[in-house]
Amino acid sequence: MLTMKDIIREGHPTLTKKADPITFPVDDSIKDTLINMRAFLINSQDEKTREAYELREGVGLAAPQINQSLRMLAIHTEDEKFETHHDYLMINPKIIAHSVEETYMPGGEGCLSVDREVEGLVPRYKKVTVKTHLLDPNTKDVYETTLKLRNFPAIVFQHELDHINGIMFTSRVKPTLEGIKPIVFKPLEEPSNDNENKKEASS
Ligand code: K3U
Ligand code: NI
Repeated sequence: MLTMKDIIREGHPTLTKKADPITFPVDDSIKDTLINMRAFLINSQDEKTREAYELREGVGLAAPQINQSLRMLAIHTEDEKFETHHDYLMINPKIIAHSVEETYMPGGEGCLSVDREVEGLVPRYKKVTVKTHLLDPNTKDVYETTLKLRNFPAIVFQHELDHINGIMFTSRVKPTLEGIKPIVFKPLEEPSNDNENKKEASS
């Protein structure tokens, strides 16, 4: 199981090196590493497992962050409206088209390889078209596909793609961004408390 001990931190040379393409047919050990990266994200998003293993919550992870200088990454997240699940194990991904329009995370970005709050905003394309091989974690099949990502999943993808190109988000940070609209997250619904509502109605 991957834990925070496996994640290298800023200052490590692997994080600023352009990673190597994965050769085909994809080795079983490479497939297992990608599947373990996905498991890390799933574990980090489960409150009990996160606390038990002292993980930081993450929605994306790139192989260089576990000191493997290879062009592969995992994404496991909902979109900003909590409507669509995005669960990808990408091998040799490439942006083949992107919007002119940009967007950004309103509170700035974070990174599992950066143990500090970084002030500032990172401009990202609002929409990207990605050509990639995907690994199916259940069958271990690898197939080529083209994905269209927008808003939050597109930002996560661009942050992870930067990792495999040896670019840290800290080098992209701007103090302010003019003329660009941030991602709007749908507020999480408060858990309804029917008993309380009943009490209020009867008093
Ligand atoms: O942004 C994060 C998040 C966690 C839970 C829910 C919603 C958001 C955590 S930071 C994160 O997941 C990084 C992971 C990294 F560093 F390993 F690449 C990816 C990322 C997500 C979104 C914006 C910027 C970076
Ligand atoms: Ni990161």
